[in-house]
Amino acid sequence: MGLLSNSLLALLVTAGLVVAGEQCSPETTAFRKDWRALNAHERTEYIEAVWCLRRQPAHLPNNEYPGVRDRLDDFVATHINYTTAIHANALLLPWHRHFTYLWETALREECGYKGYVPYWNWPATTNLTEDPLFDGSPTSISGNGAYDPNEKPRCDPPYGCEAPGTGGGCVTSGPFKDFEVHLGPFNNSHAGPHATLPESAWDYNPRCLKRSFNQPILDRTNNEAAMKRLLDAPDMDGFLDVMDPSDKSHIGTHGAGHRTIGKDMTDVYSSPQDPAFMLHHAMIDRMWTLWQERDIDNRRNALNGTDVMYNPASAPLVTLDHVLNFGCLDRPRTVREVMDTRGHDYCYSYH
Ligand SMILES: [Cu+2]
Repeated sequence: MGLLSNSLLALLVTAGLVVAGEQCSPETTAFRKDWRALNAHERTEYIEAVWCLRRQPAHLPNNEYPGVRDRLDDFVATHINYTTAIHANALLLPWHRHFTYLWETALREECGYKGYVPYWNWPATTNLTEDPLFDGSPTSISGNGAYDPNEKPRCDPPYGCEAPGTGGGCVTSGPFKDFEVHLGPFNNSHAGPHATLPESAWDYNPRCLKRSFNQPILDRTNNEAAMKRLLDAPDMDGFLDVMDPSDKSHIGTHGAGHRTIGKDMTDVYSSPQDPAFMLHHAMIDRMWTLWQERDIDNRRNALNGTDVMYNPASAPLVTLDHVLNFGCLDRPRTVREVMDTRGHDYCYSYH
């Protein structure tokens, strides 16, 4: 009987009738890679796959979402829609894990991409303008924005002010030099527990992609010591305090990565418009995955917080049964379904 069911299983696997997650093994696990570990050909394949998504038609209806012009914008709009439910709370990690996976799946299934989402290794990035990911070469995801002497210091209460970055204008080099962003900009200060989207949320507003690199923020917040604090965090409360604190006491590694790239990447609603977004979130997912794998029994299903921005006391705590929504990108998923990168639909990990 055992033999029979094993051969039956093998038959079903061969026929593609068993989903990947159900037989995820060390041999079948895909490992997402550091951008610097990709060769020039692999980097180019990723860049071309992103441009390919840009050329695919949107699934969201144009009459309701005039600013959504293509398949890439479907991802941006979905993020905009759920912004206040998925940041500075328990859902930052689970929701963005699946969002990044859906992006990777779209690149593979809709654009023939053979690889996986690469990640941006924060502490290894000691000089953004010379980094293989951001140096503006044809095998980077483009470089800094043009210098804008009028860029103002960034002041977000209660964090205080940050000196402006070294760019501020349009990205002028690399494969995404002529890449347009279509949605936003949004006003971050409106994002909060009870925020509703402005009426202009889906307007078509084509403009250049802007960045303003800010190496000091990265050096200060996303350094090796911070990676150690993440991996050594005793529980999810401690992990999120380094990654994305909901009490606004300091900037976490999540927010600091967004600010390091600057401009479009700092828009809490529409930041997925910058091609750096998914690589940043793959790194966030990597740190969470490595943290989970260090103590699976205690960390696999660890959650802390609510589904409302900044975890107001009135909001209930998120459980494994909580339902995550992805609009036109996917069916709803429970938090339980996304906790194991080698379970359910997933079969990937990181080194
Ligand atoms: Cu986000």
